[in-house]
Amino acid sequence: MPDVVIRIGEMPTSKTLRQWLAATQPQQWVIDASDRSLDPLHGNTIHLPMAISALKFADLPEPSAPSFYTKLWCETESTVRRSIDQKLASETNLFEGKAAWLLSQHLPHKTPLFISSSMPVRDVEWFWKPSDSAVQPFFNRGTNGIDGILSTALGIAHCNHPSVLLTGDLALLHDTNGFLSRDRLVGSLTIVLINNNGGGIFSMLPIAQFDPPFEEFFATPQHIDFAQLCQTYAIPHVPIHTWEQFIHHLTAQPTPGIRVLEIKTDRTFDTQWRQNNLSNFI
Ligand SMILES: Cc1ncc(C[n+]2csc(CCOP(=O)(O)OP(=O)(O)O)c2C)c(N)n1
Repeated sequence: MPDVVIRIGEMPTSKTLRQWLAATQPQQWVIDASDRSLDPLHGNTIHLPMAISALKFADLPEPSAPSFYTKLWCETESTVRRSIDQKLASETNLFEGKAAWLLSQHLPHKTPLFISSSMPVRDVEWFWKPSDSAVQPFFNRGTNGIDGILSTALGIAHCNHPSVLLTGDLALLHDTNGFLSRDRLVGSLTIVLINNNGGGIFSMLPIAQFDPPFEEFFATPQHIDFAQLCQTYAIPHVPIHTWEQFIHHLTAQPTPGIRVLEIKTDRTFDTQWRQNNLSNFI
């Protein structure tokens, strides 16, 4: 448990972090040049209204060795990383989180990657393997709309390195009009479509036990044939059946334009996977 938390700028959106801060109630120092109130939790917070660059650290004593806490943090990080890697390496099923894990290891250097809201951004937070790939991530946290995802990704890809969008099926459907810009795109966009036929995120909520009405009004499956949808816009569509095939398509140099790599997944299996494994990695 922390005695003091030093935060630079706004509160991150992580619910887990907020719950932890609310439960532990540490003294918080918030360093931010603005005069806004940056403690939405109304905790024990002292605001230092200055830029981080204006802080002078010269007088701080040099730490002689990593503290117990730092060591524990680093060891825990390594343990969790190892467990995640082992578990995902041996996962042959099309578990959604493995797509995020593989993207982190197989995207070409400096690939711009737009990550959609809902489970894609969470899977990237949980499973992305740190490396020197210099992948440029873009995503929205705090304003978590699933609207405009395709158009935003096209904007990122335009006149840029070959780019990638990681998205769920509902988010992609929300913005199919974005496909109308296909002929204006200068560059290439690979859409990694995680198709679990609905909003997988809602299976994580307690309401998921109550079906009906869960499927119809929360998961909202749309039963769309994405191969046909892509055909409408003359966009190449590749159904992905194995992880080897996925890696092959990620590493091959894409032709200009848009292409869709569709991974069909199972919402129920994926929710159970996360529930069974996420708290056991430590
Ligand atoms: C514009 C907008 N409408 C509705 C929502 C509520 N919402 C959040 S996540 C989600 C489901 C997204 O489904 P999908 O893109 O398939 O991703 P998955 O949950 O399966 O990962 C919805 C409808 C939203 N965030 N933004």
